[in-house]
Amino acid sequence: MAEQVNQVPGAPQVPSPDAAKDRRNVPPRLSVDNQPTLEENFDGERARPYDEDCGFEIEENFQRFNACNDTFARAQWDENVRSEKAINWFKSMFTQGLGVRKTEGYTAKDFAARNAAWVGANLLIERKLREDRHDGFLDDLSPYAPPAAEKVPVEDPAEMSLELKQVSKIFGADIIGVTATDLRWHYTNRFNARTLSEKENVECEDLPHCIVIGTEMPGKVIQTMPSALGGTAAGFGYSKDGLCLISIAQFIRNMGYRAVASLNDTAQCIPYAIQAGLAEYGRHGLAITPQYGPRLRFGKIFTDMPLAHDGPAKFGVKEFCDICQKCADACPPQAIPHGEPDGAQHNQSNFVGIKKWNVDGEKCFKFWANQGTECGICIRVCPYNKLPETRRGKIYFALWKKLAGGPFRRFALWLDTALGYGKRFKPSWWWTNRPGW
Ligand code: B12
Ligand code: SF4
Ligand code: SF4
Repeated sequence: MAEQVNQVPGAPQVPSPDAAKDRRNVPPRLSVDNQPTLEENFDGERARPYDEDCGFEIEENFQRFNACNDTFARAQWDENVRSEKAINWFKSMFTQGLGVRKTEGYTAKDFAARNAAWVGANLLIERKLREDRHDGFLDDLSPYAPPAAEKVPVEDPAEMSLELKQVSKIFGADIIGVTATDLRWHYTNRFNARTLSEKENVECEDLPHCIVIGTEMPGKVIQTMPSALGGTAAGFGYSKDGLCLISIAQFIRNMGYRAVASLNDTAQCIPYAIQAGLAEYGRHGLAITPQYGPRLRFGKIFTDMPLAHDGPAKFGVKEFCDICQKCADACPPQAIPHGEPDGAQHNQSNFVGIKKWNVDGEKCFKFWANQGTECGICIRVCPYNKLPETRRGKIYFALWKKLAGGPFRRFALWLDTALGYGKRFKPSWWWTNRPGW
């Protein structure tokens, strides 16, 4: 019997009232011989009017993605990806000591900070663990309270969108966009980490709007990646994002409307962020925003509250990525492609039928498991990842983006290298100089 990794140490171990019934109805475990279900025909719209402006190239053989096939799920059920190191990576966030070594950036102090950063996200998971849910990662974030009995009328969806964005800022969203719910990006199924089997995804068909939020990740620690100290950025990004999402969703419910709040679960964040006008797609497989580059985490909320939509906004990222290879060159396991976007599947953890740059998730995650913590070198080295603090720095970044987005992009690339951006700082530099987050 494979070891479970979803049981958070310290979480109450009380069996759910349906536990006996659950044990009789355990769905078949996934394995190499019992693969996740693949949807044969997607009966929704394969092409949407905004695809061209978003840079989406959907092919004839497009297939929606089953969350059981992502690398994190496969590291639990698929013996080709599962390993002791991979399981220890999952456990390390809850177990101080795992992964700790003398190497700079991986000491007990570094892991103490990294594991503390995950606490907010872990608390969200723990809320519903007894109900076999993994809120924010495998399942949507369970509502705090149901919608109010009476709806506050929305006269003007455009005005409501602006008000919602204003409220979202209080809850910690750094950027917010609204777009149409697009079922192409929704998982066909979810992963149940207790039974190692698949289960149904939440229905969002009757929630026509998707609010996408982005929260900035700490920049200075990312400069120390790869390191456990750098892992604080991912952990705190999730903790912050989760709190922000449950708060916005509750605001919507308090107004009498429905809201499904989703962090990593339910649907893809990246195409939604692009559709909502927050970002463009980069070679490293991440969404690049004008404000923070790729250095943020995304979340989304599906709702029936009447809202006006934002449109996609390009700022020259595709053309810049065509001449820049910094992430592909810097990635230790060579998980990022050097060539043109071709949509080629590295393995079953990539979409079928979308012509895009595809990262090899197996290679990436194997590197994490070996490190014992998350990596983000591809964020660190990306020229769009800048952290301008001074007025002069802000002016430079604004000018640099103009250069990068136009015919002088080669000069912008040269400048980025010449000025030494993207280099690794030692974790001891962070602890000693205390440059902030
Ligand atoms: C699984 C996963 C991973 C796995 C495995 C990916 C895989 N293929 O299995 C691994 C371990 C590689 C991973 C690593 C990282 N991840 Co990750 N990951 C996810 C997660 C939970 C699910 C994505 C998924 O289902 N992938 C499986 C299939 C769909 O992969 P794919 O076909 O290769 O598609 C990828 C991209 O092309 C894009 N994408 C998906 N659909 C479409 C459609 C179109 C049209 C386009 C253009 C792109 C696109 O998103 C997918 C990301 O894996 C998402 C959260 C979410 N729900 O979106 C976060 C997410 C993508 N990860 C994120 C981050 C930040 C990271 C890391 C930097 C880790 C860190 N330190 O924080 C690294 C970067 C690695 C890299 N260069 O991609 C962020 C990205 C934020 C951003 N700025 O874009 C997300 C959105 C989490 C979040 N809530 O913010 N991740
Ligand atoms: S997170 Fe690290 S290993 Fe993964 S793609 Fe980025 S640079 Fe490569
Ligand atoms: S490092 Fe360069 S190639 Fe990679 S995503 Fe950033 S800009 Fe594009």
